[in-house]
Amino acid sequence: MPGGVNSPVRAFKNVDGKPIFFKSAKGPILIDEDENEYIDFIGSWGPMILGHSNPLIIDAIKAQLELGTSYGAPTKLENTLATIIKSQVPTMEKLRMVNSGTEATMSCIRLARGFTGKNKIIKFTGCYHGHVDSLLVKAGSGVSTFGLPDSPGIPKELAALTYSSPYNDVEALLKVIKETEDDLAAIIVEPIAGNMGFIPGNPEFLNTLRKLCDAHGSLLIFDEVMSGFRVSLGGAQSIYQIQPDLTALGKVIGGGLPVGAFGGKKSIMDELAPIGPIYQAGTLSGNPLAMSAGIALLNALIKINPFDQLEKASSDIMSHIKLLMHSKGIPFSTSSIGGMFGFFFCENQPNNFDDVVQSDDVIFKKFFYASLNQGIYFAPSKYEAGFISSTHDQLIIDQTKTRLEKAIKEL
Ligand code: HOZ
Repeated sequence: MPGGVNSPVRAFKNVDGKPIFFKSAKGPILIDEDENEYIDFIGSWGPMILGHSNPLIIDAIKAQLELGTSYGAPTKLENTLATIIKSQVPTMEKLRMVNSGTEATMSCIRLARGFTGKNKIIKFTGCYHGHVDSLLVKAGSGVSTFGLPDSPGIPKELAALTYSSPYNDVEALLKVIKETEDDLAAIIVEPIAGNMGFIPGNPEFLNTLRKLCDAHGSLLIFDEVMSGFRVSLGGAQSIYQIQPDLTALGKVIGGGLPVGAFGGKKSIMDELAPIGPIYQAGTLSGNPLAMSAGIALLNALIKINPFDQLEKASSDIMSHIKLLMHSKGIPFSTSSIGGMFGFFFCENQPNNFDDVVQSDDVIFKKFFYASLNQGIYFAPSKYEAGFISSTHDQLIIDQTKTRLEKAIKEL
């Protein structure tokens, strides 16, 4: 496998290391092939909100397993999961299941182009929307982690249709939108960015996107692959009270199995085949195992609504770390919303990608390894967010603080 991995960030290349190979996980703990244990702050990049191997999810998968793994045909399960999602994210009046966040954003772009009859897309520098051709322009996550230019293999004619503008910057956007000359199909944004580290969108900026899309006859796409059911039950759109035309969801709604979904206004979604002419399909879409896991996770989340508790837990850890860093004169900023959080080695909380680039790489790398040596598993890149689960209880929080105190002493 190239780099020994099936997805670049986990290769640890950016932190000059080698990937860790894991064999099991339970609650907040990951166990590697050498029996080392780590307190996990990645949570499979989102889905493990109730911790690893949650019995509700495992039992749901087991029960479905006995009934078959894939039918390539409709099931009641798909309708159940769709109804649960719609109950919490009402802007998804109709939705379609896919197998990953990449598929979800890719399908949103095609649908936006087909629906509006326009071609151009605006995205924001440092936002990452999966490895979709049209969206791998000035992208975050692994593309930034490895300092890659926009990926080879994407025809320049296609890339030319994607415009990039700085995140949280209304003035810059107003200039960029003029360049799209009334051919703007959509603006796509992570309303809470998790692929250039963790940066919440500024409310004025996000509200402006809504207004500009309305004014230009373009669609507003919220990429909530990370924030959906992760920052709150209704995602970032419920926190900001902004209604996108289309929403992309990903791994989180599959409880750890491969899933994505996209959806939005009925009038737009009904342009999809078989009702409309815009084509999108997939044999494993709505896969019964993934649907069962997703239903178990979302039902449990709706019942316990853990998001305030999760925010308290990560803030508790991070504010403690901030004090320790400051006492050593190390610039440090941090923020948390629901089950997502982030930290940067710079004094002021970054507002956009350029701010993140300026944050200290050398100290990030040192802190990453000092933490890893203490059994704390953070994302191996400053361009990724952190995730916490309901199984990170007070004992785990206290252990994390103690271990990180030791890690910080080594800096
Ligand atoms: N690009 C993913 C997070 N933003 C990481 C994927 C992975 O390595 O699993």
